[in-house]
Amino acid sequence: MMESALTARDRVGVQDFVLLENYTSEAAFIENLRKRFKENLIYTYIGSVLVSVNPYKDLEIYNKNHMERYRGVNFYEVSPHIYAVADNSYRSMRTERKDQCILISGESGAGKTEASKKILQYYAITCPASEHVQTIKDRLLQSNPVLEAFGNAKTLRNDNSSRFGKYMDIQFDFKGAPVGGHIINYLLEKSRVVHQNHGERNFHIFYQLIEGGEEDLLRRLGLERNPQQYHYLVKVRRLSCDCSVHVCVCGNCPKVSSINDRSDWKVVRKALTVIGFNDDEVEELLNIIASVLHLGNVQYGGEEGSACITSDTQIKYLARLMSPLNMDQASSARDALSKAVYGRTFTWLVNKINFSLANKDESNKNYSVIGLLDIYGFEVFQNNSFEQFCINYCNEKLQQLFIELTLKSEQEEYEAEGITWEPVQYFNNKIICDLVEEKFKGIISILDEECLRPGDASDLTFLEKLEDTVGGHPHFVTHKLADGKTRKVMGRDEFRLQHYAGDVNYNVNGFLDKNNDLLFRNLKEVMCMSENNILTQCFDKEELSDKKRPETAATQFKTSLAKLMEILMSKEPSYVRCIKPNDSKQAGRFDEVLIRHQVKYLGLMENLRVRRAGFAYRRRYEVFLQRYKSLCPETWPNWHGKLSDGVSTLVKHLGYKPEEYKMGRSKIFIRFPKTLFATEDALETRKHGLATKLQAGWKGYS
Ligand code: AOV
Ligand code: MG
Repeated sequence: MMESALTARDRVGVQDFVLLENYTSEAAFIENLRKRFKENLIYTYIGSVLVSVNPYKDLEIYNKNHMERYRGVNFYEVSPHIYAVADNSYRSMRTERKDQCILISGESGAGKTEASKKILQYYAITCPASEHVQTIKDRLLQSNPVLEAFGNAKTLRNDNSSRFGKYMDIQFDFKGAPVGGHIINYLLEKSRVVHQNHGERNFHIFYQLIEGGEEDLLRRLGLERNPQQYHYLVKVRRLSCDCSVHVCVCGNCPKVSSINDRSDWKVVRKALTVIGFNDDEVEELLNIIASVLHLGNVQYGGEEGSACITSDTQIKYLARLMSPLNMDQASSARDALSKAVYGRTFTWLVNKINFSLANKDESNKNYSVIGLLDIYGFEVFQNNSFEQFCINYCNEKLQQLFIELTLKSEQEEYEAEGITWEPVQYFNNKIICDLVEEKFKGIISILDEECLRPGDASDLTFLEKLEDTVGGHPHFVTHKLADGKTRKVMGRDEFRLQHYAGDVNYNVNGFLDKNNDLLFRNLKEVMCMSENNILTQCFDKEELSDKKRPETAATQFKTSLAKLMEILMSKEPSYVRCIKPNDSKQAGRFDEVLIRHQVKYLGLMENLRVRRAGFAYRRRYEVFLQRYKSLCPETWPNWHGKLSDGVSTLVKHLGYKPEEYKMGRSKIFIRFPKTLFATEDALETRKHGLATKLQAGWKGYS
């Protein structure tokens, strides 16, 4: 018996890193991950944090039977799973009446979006439902394919990469049934609409429509069933110098083996109906998508550098608007319009989904929520621009929250409560967050300043300002060396940030324009006059009379992230830390170097050390006493003395051993989960006993 248990452990490793004998060794940590990965055991805990390694293949662990296995079961009784995290949050929400959030992090392609979908499916299938609730469940589920169609795209890192950040609240009524939802979206990478790097694609919806759209629909939209026809999908674009040498082929990747645009189209089309779009609305929405493609095909020709539109399309009005511009200006005005139209339509879509998910039952506003955060993961490409800067900044913020809530607060709490404690050293990435977001001297402030400065401000003067202001920062690097020499490996138009997850070189070209995100006023006017109902909602006439300069893209993003952090801080968090096993999207390949790097920057070793030395559970004395006082005759029905004495009496009665817990200033700290589970079981038994007694009594009475 002993031997076979040992062999099993040898083969599949331990399901919680806390159980590793050599828990301070990184090699042992990686070895445990590897053993489990080989056996398709992709999930492992560090205490209550779930570590997940992307298997890059479908595993038979997500069916209904599996869901049932995790319902109402304590963490340690079953093998680690994303469902256990989902269920644990759900139960905490119900028993403690506290809002929860599940934070999913990891680099691009690590499996965040898949994890968040699995959690949502778990709730949709296992939570109680009535007819009305079923509609909400369906809508919650169907919001995913729609948002992914419009907000995800193939990148070099991930064939289904989220190009927007998403925070979704699922609202539950007092019976624990999902009754509504709300989504907040963060900064869509709309530059993708007009340009993609080689080997990448535009947003899925364009290809889905062209590949899957019915014949008469395409005819009405004036589209051909061939992505090669559309410059925004497969294009050969002349760069501004306009010589035949500098031609760049963008995107050029309409077909991807892992993606079936035609069948995805069917799913999206159905989902739109479930969400509550009628046929007219769908047509209006697709009209916008088609118009963007047409707009991309508008070409300019003409004499003496002035632009006139040579292609014969329905958007002739553009000729009048754009002819005073030179060729470059006209192209960028066109692209700015495409980006604005697509970006605003996306926001409109999120609002429409929110309307459909809104809890319509007026009498029932008293709900609890579980929030799901699925953002774009940290990413590094050959060429990184403003978008990567924002995405990676967002990841810094999330890592910072993780540190604040786990490593830092945990240690501070022990100190505050007077619990003896061996501090654990960790890298705090706050210094990088500050470098980006600090008032006046952070990178975003400097960028905004250059955007507002009249005169000769340019991407390069922005870089110079950066060098002057943050040049000495330990996480900021440019080609300039302190002794006046130049660093050869870096371009003169780049700056490097040493992020928590690795170094990234950002090319400053386009930073000012992207941050300003301006659209010609007359183009806005045309949009306001559109007959398309969606566009008139997206381009409000009031905006035209608003003299105030809109906030820059980076500042809006910074503000929205600050709000997000507040939302997350107000809830009880659970964490899923996703790891990408290799860079080639291959099943079964465990690239140790890559994985070790992620284990390091995610702070998993520190996490484990804090966890191992610490206590699994802590409860304020009054909460603990209130919940369990019925288990001890001396504390039931009320304890009149000091709270800590009440808790001491209670746990002694329950048979807690001295090494199992410690008494802090305001809280009891319980070292092992099993201790609390036993107490919970006792409570269940008591309740059950009472219920049986009551029932028997009632029967006897009748
Ligand atoms: P991401 O959300 O973390 O990247 P995804 O969740 O989109 O990554 O995962 C990338 C791909 O990995 C998916 O399309 C699946 O093919 C595969 N995958 C991930 N998780 C699983 C799983 N549990 N089982 C099977 N396959 C999986 V990004 O949005 O790019 O940051 O920005
Ligand atoms: Mg994603």
